[in-house]
Amino acid sequence: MNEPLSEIESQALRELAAVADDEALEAWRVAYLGRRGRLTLVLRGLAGLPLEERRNAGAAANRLKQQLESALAARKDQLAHSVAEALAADRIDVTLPGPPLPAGRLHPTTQTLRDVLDCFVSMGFQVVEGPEVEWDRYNFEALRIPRDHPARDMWDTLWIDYERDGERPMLLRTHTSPMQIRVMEQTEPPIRVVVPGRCYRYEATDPTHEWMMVQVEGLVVDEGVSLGDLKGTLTDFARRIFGPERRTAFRCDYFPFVEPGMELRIDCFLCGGEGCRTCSRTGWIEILGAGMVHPEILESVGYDSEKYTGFAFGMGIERIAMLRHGIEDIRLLYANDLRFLGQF
Ligand code: 2NL
Repeated sequence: MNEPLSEIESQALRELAAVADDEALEAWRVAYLGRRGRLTLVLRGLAGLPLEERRNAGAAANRLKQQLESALAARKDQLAHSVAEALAADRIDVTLPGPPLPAGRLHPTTQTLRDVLDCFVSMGFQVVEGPEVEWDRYNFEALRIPRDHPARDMWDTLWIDYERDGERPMLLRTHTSPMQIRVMEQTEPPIRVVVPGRCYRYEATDPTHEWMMVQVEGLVVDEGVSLGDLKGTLTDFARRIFGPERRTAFRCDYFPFVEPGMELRIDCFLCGGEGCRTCSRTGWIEILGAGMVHPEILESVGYDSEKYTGFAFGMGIERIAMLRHGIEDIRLLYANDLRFLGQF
């Protein structure tokens, strides 16, 4: 007999324990139990032994063969198991919902714009939008602001780089009034419209001025429209946006396109009229400009100003949003800082 069985046994079991994959397992099988394997050679060598010895050694060798075969089967099982476990640990459930995306929100200017429009829509106004690039004629001339009028100083304008007959007739609108002129040109009274949109002015920015702002203008034209209608409509608007307990006051102001012109103020909701920073110690906060549409404008769009009268108003939405939320610098609204925007 060439090799002691005990040596084969201990070596085989030690090596089998170290086997880590199917390939190594097959190599192990060939090395011990294959046709030229170590145990196989022992079994073959038995043939040359005397009978008595052969019976004893044969029984022991066969026991070892069975032991190695079942150890092989067990190890094979174990390996298959650990592969299955590794796969299970690595498994992806493709039906699980993904990680939640952070929800966005509407910009504070948009939120306030929608509230303002909702208010007027509920009173029967239509919402109309118009071009941001306008003609000089609609933005200024039709509104009684001729080229040499000092009122043009109020709108330092961004002109479009386009010349015609030595003039620059196109601009970025400075207010949404031009669209109201277009509406009047195209429709007969009664008219009840609000016109929201971006407007542009060539000016330095500071806490209360931006070079772009969202304006809402409103226009009502019909037979018998009076200053009382203006006051009732805008007082209701102010209370719906700033609270039903608000007191309102109209005061003279000048706009070339209205006569008379006025501003609407609400009592300061921060100090209750005592006087604070927000109301510049006056107890009152200006929220919009308004007036009765100038008869020359009605005539110029082809309306009979003896028959029809109207009122109009305009407001900056950023200013309304700033007052509602206590925002102290208009530039914060368009600085794209999520730490600021995430608060609304
Ligand atoms: C403002 C003040 C105002 C108007 C706008 C208007 C438009 C037409 C005719 C007459 Cl087509 N008036 N708009 C009137 C008074 C004031 O806006 O923008 N304050 C921030």
